Amino acid sequence: MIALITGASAGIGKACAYKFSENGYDLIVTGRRESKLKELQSELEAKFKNKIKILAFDIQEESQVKAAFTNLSAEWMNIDVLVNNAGLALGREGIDMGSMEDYNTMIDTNIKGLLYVSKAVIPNMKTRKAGHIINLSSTAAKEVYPGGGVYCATKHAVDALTKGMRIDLLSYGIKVSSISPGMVDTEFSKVRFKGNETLAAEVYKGFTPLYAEDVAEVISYVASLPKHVNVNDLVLTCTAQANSFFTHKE
Ligand code: 8X3
Repeated sequence: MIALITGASAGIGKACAYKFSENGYDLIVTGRRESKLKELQSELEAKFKNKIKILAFDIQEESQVKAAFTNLSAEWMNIDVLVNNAGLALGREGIDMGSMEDYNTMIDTNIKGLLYVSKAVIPNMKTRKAGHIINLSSTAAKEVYPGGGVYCATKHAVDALTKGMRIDLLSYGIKVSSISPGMVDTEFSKVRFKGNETLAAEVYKGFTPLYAEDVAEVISYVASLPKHVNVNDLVLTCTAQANSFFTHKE
């Protein structure tokens, strides 16, 4: 079985790479940082003896995504599970204060990047009348919070795309799920606050957040269900978080 994981060089993507390897999958791992992916490839192949294929591209660039899949052998195109994980948040400014560059990066990665990869993978799934697409959404797809308008908009779009895919791929027996985690302690906040470690650390202070491995465990469970069972959307928070607004901090 083959799983393709986007944004696999860190965080939830990397944890999924470990979990799916442990479950016996061969993997296609994608990301921008080829050296990071090579490290991951060596670690996984040594530990799990599975096959790891690297596709290094900038998911914001449609031509790069297309080229990567054009060069992929027929054997590797038989993807059973696509984990659309690559995504990011940038900034917490009010809607008029944030930079348009940040907004474009979020839209191009979280929405358009997900579409580029999905469009490359779906035709083969349709031919085989099998496959599972798991989109990483967020609690930000369920509520909009101050200073998160564009990030929340991209995750609302991921929810809409998940629903749309499920309808359009229904007659092909392709499963489509979304996983919507709340706060997960990864590089997410460091990226959002552009390397400001103090601001990033503040996000996860005073409570036990989710870790990347927790989310990977849930994704692996969703991927493991029988062919006739599909999780449409699964909202996942740490125990201390109720939703985007309420987190119990000590
Ligand atoms: C990430 C969760 O709380 O930053 O998708 O919106 S949050």
